[in-house]
Amino acid sequence: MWHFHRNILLYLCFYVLHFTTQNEQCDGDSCSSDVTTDKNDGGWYTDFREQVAKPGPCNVERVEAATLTQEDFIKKYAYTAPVVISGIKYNEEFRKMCSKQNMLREFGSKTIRLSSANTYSYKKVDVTLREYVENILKPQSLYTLGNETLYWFGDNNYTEWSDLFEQYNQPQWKLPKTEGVLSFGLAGAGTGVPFHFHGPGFGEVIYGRKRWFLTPPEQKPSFDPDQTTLHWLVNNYPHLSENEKPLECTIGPGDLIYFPDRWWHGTLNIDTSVFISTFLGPM
Ligand SMILES: *[C@@H]1O[C@H](CO)[C@@H](O)[C@H](O)[C@H]1NC(C)=O
Ligand SMILES: *[C@@H]1O[C@H](CO)[C@@H](O)[C@H](O)[C@H]1NC(C)=O
Ligand SMILES: O=C(O)CCC(=O)C(=O)O
Repeated sequence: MWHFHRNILLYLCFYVLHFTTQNEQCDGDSCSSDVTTDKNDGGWYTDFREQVAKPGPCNVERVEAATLTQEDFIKKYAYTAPVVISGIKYNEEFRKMCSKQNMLREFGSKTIRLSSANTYSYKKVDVTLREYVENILKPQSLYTLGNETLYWFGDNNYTEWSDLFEQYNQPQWKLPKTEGVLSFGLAGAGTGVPFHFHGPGFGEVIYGRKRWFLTPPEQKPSFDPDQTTLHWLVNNYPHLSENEKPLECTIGPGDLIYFPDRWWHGTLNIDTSVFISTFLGPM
């Protein structure tokens, strides 16, 4: 009898914890707790106890894909401000290919190149996708250094993975005189890439949720390049003054974020996430 009650009690505790976790850090209409992936995680399940970081508010401008014209994209965002474009509907086939079952079946024995998750990622390690998924892809621990965390993002072999890359439809909004180069990734809850900058580009979430932090080129955020984004979130973020705070948004499947040239950005995966960036470089 006690066991029965204890289990019910435990279940309730976890339910309440889950519920509050999901709803924290939402202020007003910029709440992002509605971005959940519980039902459509492609098999990349994340237990809520493994969600070491929470989603945050969204103060990046948000627009519906169907209402954003190319002209408005150029006028309002391309050279001046990040934007989150929601309701991307043309990558459903790609999403299916990125399910855990399909990825392991089609690509499990292929080699992927992992990078250390620090700002100037220099350490590279080659493993099979299966080895990565089964032994390395784990929730981030707060005390592991960024330079000692392995992250799969980019360094993709487009020849070996052509079936996958050919299926991805790049964002329909274009920046004149640039073309997109793809970087595909898969990473555990709480992992991310600390602040860095480069040319303009887009990041799309396929599965999971990803929290993005951004600051303009002239506002270099204060961070330790060897620490993880999670470490920064816990230790630095709470002490930032209003004008030091970065813009941020937690995005989920079907959301696409655009970052202009040289904007600082750092990322944090809330769940096990599959994602792809389109880097815009000179043609
Ligand atoms: C990671 O960086 C720390 C200093 O921030 C250093 O002590 C440590 O040796 C580095 N680890 C690796 C694997 O480079
Ligand atoms: C990509 O994979 C192919 C086929 O396995 C291989 O021949 C080629 O060297 C790889 N390219 C790179 C850049 O690693
Ligand atoms: O998606 C990520 O975690 C990293 C993305 C990123 O840093 C980029 O697209 O430049």
